Amino acid sequence: METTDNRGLSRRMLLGATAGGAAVAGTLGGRLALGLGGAAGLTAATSGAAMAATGADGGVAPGQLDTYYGFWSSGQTGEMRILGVPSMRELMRVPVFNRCSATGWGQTNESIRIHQRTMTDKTKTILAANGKKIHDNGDLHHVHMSFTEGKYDGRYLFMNDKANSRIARIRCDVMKCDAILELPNAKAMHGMRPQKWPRTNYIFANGEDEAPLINDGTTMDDLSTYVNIFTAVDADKMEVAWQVMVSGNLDNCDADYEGKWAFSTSYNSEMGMTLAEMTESEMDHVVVFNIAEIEKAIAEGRFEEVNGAKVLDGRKDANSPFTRYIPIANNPHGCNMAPDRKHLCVAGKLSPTVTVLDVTKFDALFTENADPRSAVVAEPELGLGPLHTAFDGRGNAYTSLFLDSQVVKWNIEDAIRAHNGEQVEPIKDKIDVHYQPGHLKTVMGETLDARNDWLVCLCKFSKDRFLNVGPLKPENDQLIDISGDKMVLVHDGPNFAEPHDAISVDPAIMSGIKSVWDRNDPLWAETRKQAEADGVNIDDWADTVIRDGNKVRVYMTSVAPNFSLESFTVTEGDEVTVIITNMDEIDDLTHGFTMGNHGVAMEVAPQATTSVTFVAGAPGVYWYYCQWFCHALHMEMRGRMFVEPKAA
Ligand code: K7E
Ligand code: CUA
Ligand code: CA
Repeated sequence: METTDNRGLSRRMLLGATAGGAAVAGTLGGRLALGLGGAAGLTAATSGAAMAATGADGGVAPGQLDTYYGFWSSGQTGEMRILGVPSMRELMRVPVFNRCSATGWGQTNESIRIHQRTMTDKTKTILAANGKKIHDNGDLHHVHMSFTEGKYDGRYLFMNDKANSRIARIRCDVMKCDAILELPNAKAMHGMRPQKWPRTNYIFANGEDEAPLINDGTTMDDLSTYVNIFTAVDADKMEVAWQVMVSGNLDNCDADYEGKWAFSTSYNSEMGMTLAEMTESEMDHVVVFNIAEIEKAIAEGRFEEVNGAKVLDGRKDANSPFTRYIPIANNPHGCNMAPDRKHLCVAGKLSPTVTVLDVTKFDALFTENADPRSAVVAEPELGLGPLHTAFDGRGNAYTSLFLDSQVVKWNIEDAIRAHNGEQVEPIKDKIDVHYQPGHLKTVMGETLDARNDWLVCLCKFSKDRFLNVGPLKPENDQLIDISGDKMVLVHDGPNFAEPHDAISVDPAIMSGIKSVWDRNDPLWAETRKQAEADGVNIDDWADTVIRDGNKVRVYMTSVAPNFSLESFTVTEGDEVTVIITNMDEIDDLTHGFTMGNHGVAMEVAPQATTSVTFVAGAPGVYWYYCQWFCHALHMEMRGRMFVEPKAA
């Protein structure tokens, strides 16, 4: 293919010429700024983590690549973000539950099909009243990667939407969402984790809000009909595998390294509807789910089918073989399995403790007259408001203290020894963070590959840390060097609403990531079928307009800096579908399509096919243009839509 792009070439040359020099300058600059001696500077420059202590950029100079990928949630923004660690530079945003103006996500036919594939009839009714086709908001709390044998495998990222009770999946090869599943029965998907062993067959998802199981308006305030639901999603098919009814609500969950258990925290064992009721009891609980018993019951048909899902009864008074309830001090939150394969850490939130459970003792919980607290092996008092725990590969845990605005580093084995009466202090270090931290994550710390270099701490408040931008402030993602005995804060990262959680991943795991689409990608298979039916070859130069009643399909090709059609003609009120294939094969050569005054815009990346449907407006001339900067003649990459008046 002929290269018409000159921007890519010059940028590559620029990068090649400056990368080496910038790296040297960055290291020197960092060393000078801190006034370090020559010897100290040299040591710092040779060690990745230690080097960061010499600069707020995590030691990554312009033109250098980061050591790790960071995958960030974005809370109520609804997208996933990719950051570089340790630079904390934002590299990309991947729209999922949101509507994205830049990419057309939530507007292109390809993305609407993904949104609508699993929408329940009930949701469609709600949407019809709004006149909308999709939910275009979401509350994305947790991002996790698929596992094979306890380690990230680079296939998929999974995420939850608390707002609309959904789970979504992103393909790691192209970093686009390829499935969204709205869960029946369950309400407000909050905690979400992939199965770690033997591989991610299931995504475990917690319903946070209680509601009547048959939620059709026949019962409203009769709390005896309320249940909460734990869901296992088939991660390959993105369909509900099974659901378990539980007592109390569900907050956060995780899974073990043997494939035997999943577990969830509950802050509302009281089944209270008001704050006073939800904090009434002294103890709430962790629910332990017995995967083998659940699978057996499903295989034997011992389930009730509700709204298309196979539902089991795992409520407390059902004394079921599927669940056990471990009492935990009131209103626990975080639920984190340590990479030692053995210890589950449950953060106390209202209690200053983290409860350490030995998952190898869970079998005993299912025997008769078992002490429900028999798996508790430690309960260190760490500080006020413990929310989540992260792990390094050396047996240490790092817990965020929301109320104290601190991170506390402690040692799991020492906490167990102290619990057994030995005179040993489990707490190793504390560091102030700014302010009110929620999740915190080490690199690959939720896998058997936990690293010992960086800790990312996501603070909910930034208060005085940045220039005042008005009453709405950014959050603050902080980077902490954990390579030494003492934690060292090296970076403040303002961030927009509201990254709850993040994971960091070694680029070696991400080797399947592409720069250019495959022409035959399944994402536009439906669009391709339509083109075939229309007799248009979208793999070749396409400049065809098909009229089908009041439906018009406009096939175009883009090659910088041209659309294959400089104009096309439709009639007022026509339903127009524009289908564009980007024939450019060059890395980074994305085009776009914006139709003026029609609320229409989309991305068309190299070798991709994207389509969008809209209703042609009032008669007149409308310009369309390419809205992703692609060429020196990018501004000239445009054309006209002639909208003719309807015949009288
Ligand atoms: Cu603690 Cu939704 Cu993970 Cu936020 S949850 S912090
Ligand atoms: Cu094509 Cu800008
Ligand atoms: Ca409670």
